[in-house]
Amino acid sequence: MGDFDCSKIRNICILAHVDHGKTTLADHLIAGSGSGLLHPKQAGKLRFMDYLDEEQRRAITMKSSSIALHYKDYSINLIDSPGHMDFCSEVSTAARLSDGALILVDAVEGVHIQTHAVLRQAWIEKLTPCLVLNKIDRLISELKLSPTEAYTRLLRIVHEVNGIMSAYKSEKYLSDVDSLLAGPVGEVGDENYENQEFVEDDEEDTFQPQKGNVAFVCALDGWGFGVGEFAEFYASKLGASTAALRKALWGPRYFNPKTKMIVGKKGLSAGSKARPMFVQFVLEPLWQVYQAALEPDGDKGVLEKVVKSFNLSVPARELQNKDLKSMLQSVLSRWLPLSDAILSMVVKSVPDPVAAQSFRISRLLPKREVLGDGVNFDILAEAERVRKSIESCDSSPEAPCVAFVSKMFAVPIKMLPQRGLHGEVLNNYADEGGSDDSDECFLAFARIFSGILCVGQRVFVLSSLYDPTKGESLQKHMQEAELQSLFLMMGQGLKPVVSAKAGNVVAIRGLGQHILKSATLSSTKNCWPFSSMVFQVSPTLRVAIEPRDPADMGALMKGLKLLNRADPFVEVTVSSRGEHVLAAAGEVHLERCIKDLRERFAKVNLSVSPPLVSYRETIEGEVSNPFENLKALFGGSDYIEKITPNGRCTVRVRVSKLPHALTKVLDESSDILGDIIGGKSGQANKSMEILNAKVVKDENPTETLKKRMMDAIEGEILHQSEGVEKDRAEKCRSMWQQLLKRIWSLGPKQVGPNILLTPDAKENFSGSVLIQGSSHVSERLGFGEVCNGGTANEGPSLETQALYREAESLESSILSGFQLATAAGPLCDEPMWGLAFVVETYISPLTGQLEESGTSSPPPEQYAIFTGQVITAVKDACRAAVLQKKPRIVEAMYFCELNTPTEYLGSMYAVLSRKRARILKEEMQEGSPLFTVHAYLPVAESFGFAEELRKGTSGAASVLLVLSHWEALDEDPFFVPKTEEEIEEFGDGSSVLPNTARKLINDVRRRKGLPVEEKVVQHATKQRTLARKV
Ligand SMILES: Nc1nc2c(ncn2[C@@H]2O[C@H](COP(=O)(O)OP(=O)(O)OP(=O)(O)O)[C@@H](O)[C@H]2O)c(=O)[nH]1
Ligand SMILES: [Mg+2]
Repeated sequence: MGDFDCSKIRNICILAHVDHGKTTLADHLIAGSGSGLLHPKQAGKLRFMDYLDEEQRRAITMKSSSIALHYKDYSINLIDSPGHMDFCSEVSTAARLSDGALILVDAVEGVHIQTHAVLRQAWIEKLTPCLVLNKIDRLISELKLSPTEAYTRLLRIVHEVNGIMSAYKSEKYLSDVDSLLAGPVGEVGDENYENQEFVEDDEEDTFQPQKGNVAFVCALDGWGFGVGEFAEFYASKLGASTAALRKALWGPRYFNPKTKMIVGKKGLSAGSKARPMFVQFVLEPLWQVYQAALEPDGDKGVLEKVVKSFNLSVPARELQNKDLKSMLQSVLSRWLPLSDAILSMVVKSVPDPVAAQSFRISRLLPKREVLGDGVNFDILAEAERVRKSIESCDSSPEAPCVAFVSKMFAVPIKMLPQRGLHGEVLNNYADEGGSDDSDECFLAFARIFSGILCVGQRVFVLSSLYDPTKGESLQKHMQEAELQSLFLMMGQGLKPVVSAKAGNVVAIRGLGQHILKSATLSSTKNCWPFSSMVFQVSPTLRVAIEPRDPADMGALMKGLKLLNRADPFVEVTVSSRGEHVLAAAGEVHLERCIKDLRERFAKVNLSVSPPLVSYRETIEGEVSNPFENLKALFGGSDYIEKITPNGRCTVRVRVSKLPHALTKVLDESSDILGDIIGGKSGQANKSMEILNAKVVKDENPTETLKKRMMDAIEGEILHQSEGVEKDRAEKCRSMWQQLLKRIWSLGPKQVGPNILLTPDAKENFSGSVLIQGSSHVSERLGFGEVCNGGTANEGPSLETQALYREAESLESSILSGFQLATAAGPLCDEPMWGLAFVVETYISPLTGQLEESGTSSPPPEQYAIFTGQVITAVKDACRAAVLQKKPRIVEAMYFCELNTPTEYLGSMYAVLSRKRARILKEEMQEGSPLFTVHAYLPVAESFGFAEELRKGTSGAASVLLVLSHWEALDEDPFFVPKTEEEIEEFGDGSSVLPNTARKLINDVRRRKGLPVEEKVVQHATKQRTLARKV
């Protein structure tokens, strides 16, 4: 393998929505490469890359896997990825190792939610994408479209995909769900679609058939083409140049048979029946072949004509085949061989590793400028040299070796090749899984970015927190390891090699104990780690796991450790109550994890708890009057007051709800906020927060974030000031300007969606001092700061000065109180969400004996007690303030996309309503019997949802869930009828409908062992005695 010239290597992945045909396409590419791994007859049926039992059983791909193929004199590493949302982390790991992506779209189903997600992933990782429109056969034989209708549909899909790409290019901050709900960019009705002149090729468009990066294929039958293939064929026939034809075979170009000229729409004579050239020269012949072959009265002569004019060598036996479909398949796969169409597109459109790495480098290894004293410039210069060598994909023996491991995967030891290249015996290593009795071996899925990796070589394993300028102090982020074996991956098979050069994708053995999920490998210590991968979702489905038999605890813990290593996405933690908690991306993922744990890693019987769903707590949003809502923060009597037990501190807390959009921005930006504020960020594997070193990235994240926050607020003001006098909106705006300058902290964990504002109190208690705080976060975010008056030197007397000093020292206690309160709200100890707090803390001078004794500050042990009291008072006051302001529970919502045949619509809606889902959109898919329904579904109700749906619709409906957003439940958890009307309606409360909010809260409280107020017997009078007298 090492002898391949870099310019002859291509690394690509196949990305698409679930079931759009990735694995089927991979089959044909494998069969077409002539490696003998797969017979062309089996291609599309075997699903070679789905080698796990569970994958074959469910017929979906669950992990990304790679295969090395040959095409002409090129070496192509192909990575097949899963399309199911639960495994989208595997898409990230595949994209990181590739330079190009084949984006598949089912021509019948069109763009779906995961299509958005994979386009985004390709964009983030700076991959060069190619579009593959799959299942063209379904347009002909299933939807029975005419060639012109099919063309309109294809045009529309290409346009839609280009619209999504251009939104990413212009850096719109839409989540995948938002962009899907926003609909295709510039959507127009189908009927007039083809008449639009704007579909005239736009130079900006990413995907353009005439440029050769779009292919039209049928993966099932193994045929496909780009317009280039047809351009070449027609060039001689029509007497035009291939280049001119290639341009003309897409878009509104027509052929005038009289003048033999290619003309635009305007060049057509009125009333002309001309079809676009793509329809006339590409689709119509294809349709004819299909009709000739499959329709009973079809003209079989057409097939012979095709065989003749294209000089195809189809054995007569196959042409006589009674099975019309396979006869058609043998003609088409010879006429338009799929693997040629795709692989020639890949070779032409996807850059080789040298070209790709030169522009992917800014994503892989963002430039860092280290400012600070005592930095060793030799180290920096060396790190820069390493970066340069990655940028140029230097594969010379002198170049430093750098590779990136995007995931670890487990292979049963018996599956490993027993002998090396020269017949030497392999596998004489002790197992690296941690203990000797394990029969799993861990391999690293890696790409070499510079230099040559050899078996037996020692490398440094750098975690994403490693900083070469920190020298020995960061030893824990760096380890040394020996590469025991290198393999080329052939799907499930592994081919041992002695060495591999930059630009290749390989599996490495020997790193099992050194890498948990991902890492950078380097031959020198002076190398920055690669940037972390972006995962589209986080593991949200959490369950507690314990062994059936307590004696198996040890085996379970070992199993969990192995699982955590083998699955790039699963999270294993121990809760505060000592449970082992497993977090997975969704039900299918969880099911596989449990199965793996039970059968492979732990091999014990397990009991799995119902899902532990997370909630948030907030207050009722006073949307009707945002002005009053804001005003509450500036003063008034609407506050909760608490006094510390020693009587020295009075804490007043005001709370108010933040605009929804602002909460969302804060929630989504916790990583970047962590970087900016310098606090701890939510994720442990962040590479950016390196203290004292200023990390300069391509864009300015602070400015971007600031702008997003301002936009969110402005949007809210505009939205709410409709129909309100202008000066109201103006007042709101100026209030916000002041508030943004007063951000003291965010919570919980310093980066959450709740804001602590510095107090702005005018009044003063006699002799007491207000603890001011500092608008530290505002400053960092660039909102400026307000000067909050004089502090320490204002008071004339020594005592007052001491008091000011004490006030300052208590600031951190207020922050802690705020952090604790926002981490656990009053309803059920779940984090708070979208709230702004103002905490006014007044500290009064010491009185009594201390003063008499002459000291102005309390002794240290008392001081510690005092800070504790302040923390508790602030925390309690914050929680009480929330309780007083109509608290609401906030649920996580899934966006769900359902596809179902019309006859099952009724039962699908029944399931949806039982599960408290909210329908957003329902749409008939034109030309097919399928309905697409979009809805929001509470995460709490999602468990068993797919199963129930499957039962309700006899398996005909399919569903995909994506975590979408947090949503407050309108219902008051403490509702009891109070007003006359309410009492009239609900009576004394016995006929109140079940309170969902209350039920959710009680469930969580019960799980957490918190007291639950509940009547065990609701209506004693209604109880039945089951005993009957006879
Ligand atoms: N009619 C038709 N069916 C196809 C075509 N390509 C794939 N299919 C079918 O679509 C289904 C899904 O194919 P897969 O290749 O497993 O899809 P996938 O994208 O790998 O799915 P995941 O890996 O689970 O995301 C299978 O039943 C295929 O037979 C095609 O060109 N035409
Ligand atoms: Mg697949």
